[in-house]
Amino acid sequence: MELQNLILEKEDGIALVTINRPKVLNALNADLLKELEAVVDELEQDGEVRVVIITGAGDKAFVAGADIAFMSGLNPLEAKSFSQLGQRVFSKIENMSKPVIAAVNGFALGGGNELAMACDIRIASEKARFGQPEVQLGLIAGFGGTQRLSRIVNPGLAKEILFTADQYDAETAQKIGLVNHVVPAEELINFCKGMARRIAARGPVAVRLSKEAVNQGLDMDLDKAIALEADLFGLVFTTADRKEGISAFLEKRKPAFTNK
Ligand code: DAK
Repeated sequence: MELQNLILEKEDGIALVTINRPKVLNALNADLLKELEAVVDELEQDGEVRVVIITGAGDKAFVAGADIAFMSGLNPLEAKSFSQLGQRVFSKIENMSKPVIAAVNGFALGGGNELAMACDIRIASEKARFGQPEVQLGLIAGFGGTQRLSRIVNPGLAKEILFTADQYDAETAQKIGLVNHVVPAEELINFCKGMARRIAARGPVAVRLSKEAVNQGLDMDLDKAIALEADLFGLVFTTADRKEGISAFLEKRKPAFTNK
């Protein structure tokens, strides 16, 4: 698929996906979401890619939300399928077998914040601004925002963010746990690439199973989640990478993982 709305770059096991509609602050329409779905599917299958970073083109926005002009022309059934498309793509990102880092370089509003929340790790530039402004448009969040926000920050804060449509700066977003780190704008991508490289150097199967344990465990009670961890711990003992990691430690050398 020829990409019109995204830029995909791959280097040393790290894929950088740039949402590329800067004239409308990278707003999400159906074409863009379909491209994003195709790229996510491709990266999932790409054995060379260990970590994915998602960012926005330009210096102003990560993603300023769903494309309001595009949504204004939708009838209720089209709105439902647009919502389902976004939810499907964001769930694919959340469930990818490799870690996904959101490099939030500017506005992350509505669908933009929802996209960032579907990623595993959020890193913000000092210029980033977060919010769920849907109620200002007479809408509710439609790409999983009501659910993911209340799982990431506490439910009271999630409700405040959803009810007020207020915007929050990067420092506040970090304080409430929405982002992990805040870095100067010009350092954002390198910071994310540095983290991606550290993750890419670890045992890929172990990283994958760690993600699975956290994601699946969040929907279980603690006893079941702990049992899941034990199962995955047993599973990781079947891998060549587990042997390699432990041998490398004992032999005082760097491990050479094979993703097997
Ligand atoms: N959609 C379309 N165009 C947008 C946009 C958006 N979300 N955000 C910005 N733009 C466009 C602006 O219209 C403007 O275009 P021109 O006028 O130059 O043609 C250009 O980007 C630059 O924006 P501004 O001139 O407004 O730039 P400022 O710096 O003055 O303001 C801003 C930046 C981010 C504060 C402002 O643009 C803004 O408030 N944007 C809208 C933010 C927003 O409300 N986002 C949430 C969208 S709602 C659902 C599915 C999905 C959703 C809900 C339901 N179902 C189907 C049920 C999700 C909803 C949303 O995400």
